[in-house]
Amino acid sequence: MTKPEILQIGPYPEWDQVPLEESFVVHKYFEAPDKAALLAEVGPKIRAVVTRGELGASTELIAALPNLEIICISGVGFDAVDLDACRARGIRVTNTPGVLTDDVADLGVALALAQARGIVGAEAWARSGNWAAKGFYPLQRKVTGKKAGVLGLGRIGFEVAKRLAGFNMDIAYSDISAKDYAPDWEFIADPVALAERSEFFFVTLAASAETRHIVNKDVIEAVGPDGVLINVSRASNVDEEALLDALESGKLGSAALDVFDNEPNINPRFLVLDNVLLQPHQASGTVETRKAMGQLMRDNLTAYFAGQDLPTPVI
Ligand code: 8YV
Repeated sequence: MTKPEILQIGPYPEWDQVPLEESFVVHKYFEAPDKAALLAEVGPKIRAVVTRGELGASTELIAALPNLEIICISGVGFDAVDLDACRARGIRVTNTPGVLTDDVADLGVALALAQARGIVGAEAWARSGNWAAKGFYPLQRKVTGKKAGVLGLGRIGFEVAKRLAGFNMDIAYSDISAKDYAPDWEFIADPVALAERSEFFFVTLAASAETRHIVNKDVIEAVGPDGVLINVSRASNVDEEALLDALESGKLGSAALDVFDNEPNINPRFLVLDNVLLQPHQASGTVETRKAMGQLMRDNLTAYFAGQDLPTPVI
């Protein structure tokens, strides 16, 4: 049987690359020096695209693949895939929900703890000799028992809130509607009202055109000069210019961010701020989880070409 031809948008670890190449003819878009030339040459042969959450597949790319049948994402987010273009052509899309939830929630909580307790700065204090020369590190802020707001109580937000409950936090959340699986936590529909009562404000909602900049200047300033804003979702959910302004002016106490506009090229304004903790989009970045994500992505791809039901379809 001839192997189907597929287009790979970004690099994968060996544990995905090897099995992909066993079953498919893989064209590596990310390695092509001239992407237009690659598309002109192989575009009509491509039946599937494999990609990652943050890379997705653009409208232009989808248009350049006239025989595309399926896009399989290694990642839960599908905001970087033009779903309307896919729907219009009957192209299936799959993602990898569930398998990364714990890791993303773990990192979100770790970032909150790190910011509140000044873990990064304190480490530098100990390592640099400041402890011996100047004494104890400046006192930081308590976590246990504080008020937390979770914007988006989907799979990841729910796991964040469960972890925060272990810190006896007073938890509220915002979502499209109140969730019957969260009877112990207060539902506050308005993100500004949620932010006003939050000392720790977690952004965990799936991104879409509708949620763009849902965390706007008003929400950011409502978190306030003593508050911490943590984003482990997508940069587009937060107005990054407003966030930078608030961090610079002190209208927001601090932030911890795993995602950025124009990532991996972080706005240089972040780099000189000492009230923001920067992470290189690594919330799902453990060996265990990346293996599970890769497996689920390949399970979807394999199921499609075997004519079976897709394990985790988006559309
Ligand atoms: C990336 C993500 O997919 O799940 C998502 O939507 O953004 C991440 O998990 C991951 O970094 C692999 O590229």
